[in-house]
Amino acid sequence: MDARNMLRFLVLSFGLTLVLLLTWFHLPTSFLNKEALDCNVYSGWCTSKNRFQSSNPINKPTFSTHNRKQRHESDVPRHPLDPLTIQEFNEVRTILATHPLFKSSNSYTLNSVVLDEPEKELVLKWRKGQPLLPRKVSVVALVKGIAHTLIVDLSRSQVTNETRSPSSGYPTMTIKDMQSVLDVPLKSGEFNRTIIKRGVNLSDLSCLPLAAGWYGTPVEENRRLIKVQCYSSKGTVNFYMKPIEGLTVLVDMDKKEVVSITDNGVNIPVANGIDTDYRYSVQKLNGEMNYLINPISLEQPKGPSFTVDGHIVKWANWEFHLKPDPRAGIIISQAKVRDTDTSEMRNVIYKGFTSELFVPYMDPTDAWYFKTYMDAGEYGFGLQAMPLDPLNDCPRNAYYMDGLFASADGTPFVQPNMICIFESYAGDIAWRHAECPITDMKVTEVRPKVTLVVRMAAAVANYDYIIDWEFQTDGLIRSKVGLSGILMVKGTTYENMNQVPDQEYLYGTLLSENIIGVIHDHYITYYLDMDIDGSDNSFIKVNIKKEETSPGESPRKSYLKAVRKVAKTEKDAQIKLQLYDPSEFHVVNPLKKTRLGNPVGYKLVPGATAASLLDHEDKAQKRAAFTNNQIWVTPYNKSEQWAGGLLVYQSRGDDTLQVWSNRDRPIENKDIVLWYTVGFHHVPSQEDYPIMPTVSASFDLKPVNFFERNPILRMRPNFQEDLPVCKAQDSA
Ligand SMILES: *[C@@H]1O[C@H](CO)[C@@H](O)[C@H](O)[C@H]1NC(C)=O
Ligand SMILES: *[C@@H]1O[C@H](CO)[C@@H](O)[C@H](O)[C@H]1NC(C)=O
Ligand SMILES: *[C@@H]1O[C@H](CO)[C@@H](O)[C@H](O)[C@H]1NC(C)=O
Ligand SMILES: *[C@@H]1O[C@H](CO)[C@@H](O)[C@H](O)[C@H]1NC(C)=O
Ligand SMILES: [Cu+2]
Repeated sequence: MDARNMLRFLVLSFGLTLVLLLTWFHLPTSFLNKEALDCNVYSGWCTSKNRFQSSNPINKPTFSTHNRKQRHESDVPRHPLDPLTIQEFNEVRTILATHPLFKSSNSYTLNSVVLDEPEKELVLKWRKGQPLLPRKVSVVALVKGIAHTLIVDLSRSQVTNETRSPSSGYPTMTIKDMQSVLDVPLKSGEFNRTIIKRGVNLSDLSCLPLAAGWYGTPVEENRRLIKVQCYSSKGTVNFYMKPIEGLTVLVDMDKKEVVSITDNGVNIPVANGIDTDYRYSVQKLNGEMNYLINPISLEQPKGPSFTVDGHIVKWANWEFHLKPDPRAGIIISQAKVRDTDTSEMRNVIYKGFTSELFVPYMDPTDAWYFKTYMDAGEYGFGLQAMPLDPLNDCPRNAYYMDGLFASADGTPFVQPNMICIFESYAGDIAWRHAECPITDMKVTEVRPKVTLVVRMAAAVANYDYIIDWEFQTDGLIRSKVGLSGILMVKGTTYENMNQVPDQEYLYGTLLSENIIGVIHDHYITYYLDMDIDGSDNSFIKVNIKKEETSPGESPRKSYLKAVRKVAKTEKDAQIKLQLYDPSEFHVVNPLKKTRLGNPVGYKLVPGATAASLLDHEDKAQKRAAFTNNQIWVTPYNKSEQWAGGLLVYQSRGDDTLQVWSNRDRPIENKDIVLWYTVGFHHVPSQEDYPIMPTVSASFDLKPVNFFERNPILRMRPNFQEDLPVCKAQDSA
């Protein structure tokens, strides 16, 4: 989170890499002999012929920016949606320096500096080789406590628009905001004495900047507030498991002053933190666990099948624009799939990204009630995306993309290896059929399923979110969220459940002596500007209904039928998922039909998910009203992209998806945006301690009458000569 922590993460992952390398070189020879592969590990392509050594000129990939050490100074934008370059960030700084708003004030921060994407119609018309569209920059600045949004036109070297924000709330915190508040409590003698009284050395203190939400109290008026809570890092890097419970310091983020200190945990001991360190280097290994799984990796003897040209990714029948974003993390634009019948590239998504998160904790007491985080708008989902570990976060055949973001004064910095792209083969089957002996036809046809994954992992303080966009050759896109990292836990006097009088008022699960994992939810809301074969689309609810037969009509009493209903206005598309009143959710192009007359479309297929059960009048839920439904559809509007509003920090819920959708605008045969929220209820269990095994949930965007038939019918299977079969020998 802060620079020190970030450094720690870097050192950690580097350390881990070293440890793994050393482990490899010190493998006992008996290990290699005993379980050697049929293919010699040291010769032949089984040893990983990676993409850069590909000898096949046809498949030679063209990674124009594959050099990881590239400093990005010479980057130039080549596509209208390409993110800002170092040179452009510097131009923005120069232009803003002479603007009256900043000239007259030395107390301002630039909380967001990103490309102001050109109008959609212009981007859609643009073709490679044409001159780039005028580059504009969208800036959100905080000047003397007031949020301003500006458009900087780089081609004219001037600020063209400047508005004081009309809605409540403040912009995303800068990394500097988060860092600088951590030292504020130390200005207070009372704080220092409290820490020492709790038996914690000031040198062992680790604190977190916790977004304070908004609860409508006078103290919250006209200032940016943040709550700082602290932990002891004595004896473990996993300081999260040693909370100094009940101690909350309310800090004025701009004045860097302590507003108040509350301590409701004087009798709660700091947990001992024994065996909470999750680093491989400190594990007491018993040998057994160590080699349960042999090293594994995917081999691509002819190199990968995808190319990355600037920000355009091409793979199999897919093509899309990919860029890192400080707030959203990953933005996928202009995703198109090739129709195998016509060879035409067909539009599927104009723009897709994680628009907002909502993570409310379910404990109404003083030190916990406010924990209702909106990680994209408050912390910056992309800003928190740490460099991926090349051996373990992504497979060896991955390509990495850096993020380039602006710091609080506008100077650009590199977020290295923020996104990885790789082909994935999980051993799954794309389609198959085998004839059984009764037909006497000897037919077995199987196609392996290979996909392309775009991945990011954001570590928002304790929690880690793994965001995957997975593209399949059959046209399906799977969006997956993985949760890992460390729970936010609560200190307690209890050491065993036999001391707990009423489990309900634990607000969670006893995970270890003096540690409770507090119940909480996670919601991740996706913005999906679907453009199925063109911008104007309709949303259709295909309701699966029980129909009863009339007496004597059939031996069957009931069956199911599909009832299609086109959503006319936004309220028709405010949808709560229901197991006993199920529907399919189609986005179709009503003017484009298949040969057989079905409208071409894609359907949203929800996976396991959860709905927010908080009261709609709960301040937290009002701010996060975008989770009131799982599905929404809005007409495209360039200024409605952030589900919780543009200014989310201390927002009051006056600029949310709920507010926009309640305008009930027409959405039939219009350029529409689909919104979907993936949710989790998380009742922690002991397995989540001291670090959580990944839990995931996903949804699919799946072609529905988009293709004339199975688009991967003609796909080639693997043949013997393509791949030697590597298998483990019988153990000696
Ligand atoms: C900027 O100002 C121009 C001219 O006044 C206006 O047409 C345009 O819509 C404004 N853009 C934004 C993003 O406010
Ligand atoms: C609190 O402790 C810190 C760390 O030892 C020290 O730097 C700071 O000056 C102390 N604050 C006060 C008010 O004594
Ligand atoms: C605090 O730190 C000092 C010096 O590093 C050490 O001697 C002392 O034992 C520590 N106390 C606690 C409670 O950790
Ligand atoms: C576009 O969105 C903004 C912000 O919600 C709103 O003020 C404006 O009225 C919207 N325009 C239309 C045409 O709905
Ligand atoms: Cu959780």
